[in-house]
Formats: sequence, C-alpha cells, structure tokens
Amino acid sequence: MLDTSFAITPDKEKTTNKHLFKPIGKLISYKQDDQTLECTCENGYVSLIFYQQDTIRILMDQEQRPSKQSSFAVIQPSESVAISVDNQSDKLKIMSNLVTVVINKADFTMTIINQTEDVIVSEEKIGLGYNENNQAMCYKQMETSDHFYGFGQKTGYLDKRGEKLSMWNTDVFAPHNPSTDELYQSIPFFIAKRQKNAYGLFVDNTSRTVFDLKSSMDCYSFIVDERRLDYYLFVGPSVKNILAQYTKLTGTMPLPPKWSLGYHQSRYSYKSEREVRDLVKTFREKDIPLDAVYLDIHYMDGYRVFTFDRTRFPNPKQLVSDLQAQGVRIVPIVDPGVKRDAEYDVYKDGVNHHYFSQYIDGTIYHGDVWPGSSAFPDFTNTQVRTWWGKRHQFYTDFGIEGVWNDMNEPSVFNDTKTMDLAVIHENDGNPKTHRELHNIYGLMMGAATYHGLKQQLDNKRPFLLTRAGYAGVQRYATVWTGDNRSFWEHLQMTLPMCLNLGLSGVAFCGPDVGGFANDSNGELLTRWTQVGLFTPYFRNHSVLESIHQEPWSFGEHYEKIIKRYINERYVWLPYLYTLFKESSETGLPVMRPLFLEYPDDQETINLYDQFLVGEHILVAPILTPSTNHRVVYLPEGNWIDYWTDKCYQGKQYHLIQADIDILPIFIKEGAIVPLAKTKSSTQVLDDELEIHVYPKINETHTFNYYEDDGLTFDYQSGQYYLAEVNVSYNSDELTLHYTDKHTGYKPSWSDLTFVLHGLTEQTSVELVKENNHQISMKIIKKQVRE
Ligand code: MIG
Repeated sequence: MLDTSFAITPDKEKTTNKHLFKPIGKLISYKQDDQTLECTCENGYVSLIFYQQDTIRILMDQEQRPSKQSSFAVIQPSESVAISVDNQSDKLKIMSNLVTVVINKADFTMTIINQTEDVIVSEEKIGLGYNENNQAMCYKQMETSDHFYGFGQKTGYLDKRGEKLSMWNTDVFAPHNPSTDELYQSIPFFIAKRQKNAYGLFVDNTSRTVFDLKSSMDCYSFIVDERRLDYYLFVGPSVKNILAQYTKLTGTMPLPPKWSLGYHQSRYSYKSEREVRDLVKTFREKDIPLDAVYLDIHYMDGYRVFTFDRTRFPNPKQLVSDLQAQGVRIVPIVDPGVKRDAEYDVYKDGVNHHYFSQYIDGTIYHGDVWPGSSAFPDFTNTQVRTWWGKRHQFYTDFGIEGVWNDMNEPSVFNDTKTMDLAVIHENDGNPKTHRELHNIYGLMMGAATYHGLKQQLDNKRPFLLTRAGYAGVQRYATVWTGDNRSFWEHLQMTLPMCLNLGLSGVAFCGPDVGGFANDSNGELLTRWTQVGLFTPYFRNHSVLESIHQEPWSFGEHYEKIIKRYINERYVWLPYLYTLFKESSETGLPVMRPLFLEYPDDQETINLYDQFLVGEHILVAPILTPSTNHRVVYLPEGNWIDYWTDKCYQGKQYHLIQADIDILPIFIKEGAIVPLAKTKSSTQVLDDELEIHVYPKINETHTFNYYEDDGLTFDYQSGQYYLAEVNVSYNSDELTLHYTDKHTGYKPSWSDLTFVLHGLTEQTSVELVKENNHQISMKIIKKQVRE
C-alpha cells in the first residue's frame, strides 16, 4: 500500500519542531576543575572540556552531571591544557592558547573563536537543548559560505549542505539511491569548511544520530537518540589539521600488507576448490595480475562460521598454499551470526560461556540469517572479543592472512533488519541495550577479528575487510561500500562516497568494481576498473546469478583494456604504498577531493567526478556510457597528461578526449612519482624502479619514497627504507639529489631509472647521490611536450 499515492495522504505532513525545542537554559553556576568547566544550567548540566590544544569536548545531560565515559571509538585521552576563565556579568569567557569559548549566560549559547578573533563556529539564540521527545540536540549557525563533508558512507554528492543525514548501521540490499540514507557505516563526524577556516565536529553517539543541514537556511542541528550528548569540536584551521585532530582521537589506519593493495577478485560465490583453482589458473594463463580471491558464504558447512564444507573444499590448507605459491591469497567471509545448533562447537562454546547477546532475563537472542536461527556474539565484552579473535586460528592454521566481515550491522532477516533493540550488551560491566550500542557492533567485531588475526599471524600484518563500522573503524579494517549495483549511476556515486569516507578517517576504502547487484557489461566494467586503479581498495565483486564479471567476461576487446588497467595498478604501487604509509601517520586520505589541496579554489567545493591521488595526481574518469570526451577541471599550475606528456594550463576547464581505453590522468608539474614495472602479484619482487620527474622551472621539489617488506610489522622497529628525491630546475640545469634517509631495509630493486619529463635539448642534468647500497642509476630524458 505504501508504494502507492497513499504514501502521501494529506494529513501526513511533518511539522518542523523548532518551536518545541527546550533549550538547556541560562547558566546558574559553574565550577572549574583543571581544564574542565562543570556548568549547571536551568534545564540540565553541561561539561566543557578543553580536551586537546585544538579539540574541545562538550557534554550535556538532563538529570545529572554527564558521564565522561567515551565510546570505544575514542583512543586518545585528554591532554592537559591550561585555561583561564573570565567571568563577566553577561558572559563567561574560557581561554586556552588557541581557542576562546564565549558562553552567553542568559541562554547558554556558545561562540568559539580562534587567536585571530575569527569565529570558528557559533550558536545564536538557540544551542544545546532537547526536542519534544527529550532527545539531546544542538543547533549551530550556518553561513552561506559553509560546506559540509565527511559523514562516513553516504549516497549523493560531495558537499552535504542541504542534506539530512541519519546514522544507523543498515544492511541495504542494492538501492543505494539518493533517498537511501542509512547505510552500513555510521561515522557521526563532519568537516565544515568556511570562507576563512574550517572546523570538525564528531558526535560520539552509538545510537542513532541525525544531522539536519536541510531544514533551515542559517542553522543546522544534530540530534542523538539519548538524553546525554557528547561531541568534540576540532578547531582546524585547515581541513588537513582537522583530519589530523580527528584521527588523533579515533586512530589512523595501520599500514596494510602490500598484497591488500593489489587487484582482488571476488564473487558470491566461487563455490568450490575446483572453481577457485580454475579462476586463478585463468588469471595466470591470461597474465592478469591477481593478489587475492574471496570465499563468500558457500565455502562454509551450512553457513557455520569457522568451518569449511569439505565436499566443496576438501583441502583448504593445500588450496591456500598452492595459491600462495602463485602470489594469491584467500580471504574467507566471516559473519557474526552463529548457527543455533547444539552440536556445533562455536555455538556450544558461546552458550556455555554466555558469550552471546541476550535479553535482560538471560535468554539468548536468536535471529535469522544465512544459517537459519543464529546467536550473535556480544562483542562489547572484552572476553568475547578475545574468544572470537582466538577462533580465527581456524583460518590462520590454513595459512589465511585476511578475513572479510559482512552482515555486521548486524543484519538480521526481519522487519527491523537488525537485532531486537531490547537486547542487552554486557559492555564490560556497563550494560546497555542494543538500541544504545547498535552502531558500534561492527566496529567491535572488527576489533576482535583484527586483534585475533594479529596475534596468530606471528608478526605478519592482518587484512580485514568490513561492511559495517563506526568512527575509528579505520584502526582495524578496510571498508568496502556494500551492495551497489551495476549501474553507471553507481559508478558515479563511487567517487563522492569514497572521498567522504576518506574525509571521515577511512583512507582504505573502495566499491565493488563492476557493481555487485544486476548484470554488468563490458563498457561499464572497463570504466569501473579504470576508477578502481586509483580507489584505495580495488576488488571486483558480483552477486549470485548475475552475469559473471571477471576481467575476461565481456570479450577480448574489453579484456585487453581491463587487463591494462589492472597492470597499471601494479605500476603505481610504489607511489600508492608511499601514500598509504603517510596516511597511516597523518590520517590524510589517499584518494582526495580537490578542495583538500586547493582550499581557496571555489571551483572545487562540490567537484565530485574527479579526484586527486595524494597531492599531485589528478584522475578524471569517464562515468557515463558511450562517452569519449569529458570536461576536466585543472586547478592552478601546469598539468601533464600521463599518457601523452601533453601539458595543460590550470585554473581552467578543459575538454579532454578519452576513448574507452583511456583513463585521463594528469600529473602536476613539480611531481616526483615512483613507478614499477607491472607484475603478476605483489609477491613478485621488483628488480627495477623508475622515478618519474615532472620538474617545474625555477622550483625545487621533494618526494620521500618509502619501502619495506610489505608484509610484517618489522618496519615498526626500523626495518624500512626511506629515500629523499630532491629536484631543482633552472632554465638550463636540473639537479637531482637522491639521498638515503633511512636504510633499515634494503629494497629488492637495484636498478633505478630517473625519467625526466619535459626538458629542453639544452638542459644539463646533474645527479648527486648519497646512498649506501649498490644501485645502478640511469637517466632518461623525455622531451615530448606539446
Ligand atoms: O546479501 O555473503 O554485501 O558482498 O556477497 C547478503 C553474500 C550477504 C552481502 C554482502 C555481499 C556478499 C553477500 N552478503
């Protein structure tokens, strides 16, 4: 019935409820305790904590002093910040070195200003308070120049101004259209970019959070499904600063194993050992690189996690080792639902130890998922996480080094799509309902899995892929964007979705290349694989009963091009790996929106169909069918076409030709890019490296090339290689400095070629090297330039 016009019956109009808002009210008294200000207001309590030099935490509760307990997302305790309080008749001013918070005593609205007296963010007339359902909320002023980014995984465009966004981890099979709001990830964090500066805001709430940037022109709000509100303000001033501040609080991505950056092939499902072996054989015969194959749910015995169906997969250990010899890893899926089966050891164990989520009266919650009626581990409990982690020895004993977590919203086959909200989670002695903790279930499953694998892998880096998550998910897992479809619209959506994930701390993310649901086709798969070359995570995956979409599925013409782009992934790996290393330290994404590097360029505000990889590589894919041209915006500077070396002037739009075999890639003048020869898998060691130099006249540029064994944690104890490449270029002379900065690891390559782009005949080149081990270096000059 709701699919008809009945859905819009005339009496259904929702009112905006601003008039029902109950403000926290005037300030009655306050008490300062070091860097914390405990305020008592007319209608509740507020605590203001100068959490870090550049981060302010604000807590509110209606009936009591708000608890300072953070969710599992926050790993950084507060540091000591010196503050002073200036108590004026109508205002309270709280100052640190960097920030001043001004509280208006009459209505407790807050304004936050920086050292240069710029308003970072403000509240006017209304700020903190409660809505008609007693849910805690907050209004803030919105300026016309404000634009909003982040919010984890969302459909739609890059800039979220004008959107209403709700956070509730939800398994959404396929639609992913503009009205699909709640998806698998809930990251209640955003970045607001204003004319002069930017700020970040993270609402640490694990029940539903709703951000409303739509209902009003001059203010926005956020509402949590709680009486208590806990949020952090990051004061910037730049977007890069905010990402550093946010990932300091919630963690950065650990450096992933190199094999996880290769090309991965998946399907729901490759159903038998035979099928998997044939698949890998075809990749090798066709000489298409491959680093991992995924085992979807059919590998299990009756969908029981931690089992193999021994008819389909008679010898997992042999399979894993035979494939590994060819440079291919196996990644099995692991769902949280444990089959209700009194003869199944995981279930028995879980029941006996009270490891499953249960109702307040002690009965275990059972819900239907693939294995039928199933129980769900209570990952909020440390003991349960340890138990679950240990269980992974089942996989690591076979030689498996990576796991894929799915259905961990958690998804349950019923009307609400999830667990009964009344179920209790132990939460290490601070029990809460599933309603309160829903959004953190997937993250905590991720923590359990990652730590378990890490412990068993004997110094090797684990790989974990997850569908659901909360703020901080980057500490444990790579995020793929779930069940998209083989539509051009979904290829288009990949870009802003991944860019905003990257701006939410999740640097390592990517879509199902080719599209999951519905049938793909040759042209779409080709264009999608071109994008996949530069999405941080690169996996082709498709649903049961859809047309197969392995690289060769649509004939030789497309196969050739698809293969070329998978090959390119391996060419770009040295550059990408260096970026991943940086990202693991800085929290900056690998795949970046243009505004991150060009914050003052108004053209980049909502530029969603092109992106940067690191600072200097601009990618502008074709995202529509039968298209061989597109408009590309190049920001200031000169940009060199990767394929032709043609030079384009920036700060303007260009019409670029890109036939089906071309992904437009532009390299900014000044860039230094390490590239390798392609290879069948990351397991094959490089014996040569090329460093491509795109010098800019009268400028000096530097690049730090990073390399290590790609596999273990040894880099943490200094076993890595870092070289600085420095290029300075004057009209007739180019000087190249190649300097070892750290030599705790010896790269496999010994031939190094510098490829210098765009020099004139007359330019003389001088190479100055300071390196310890034997490298033979040569220089190639490329003069092609229109
Ligand atoms: O649809 O395990 O998003 O990647 O292939 C149900 C089967 C469950 C959803 C995942 C998809 C996976 C599929 N899963």
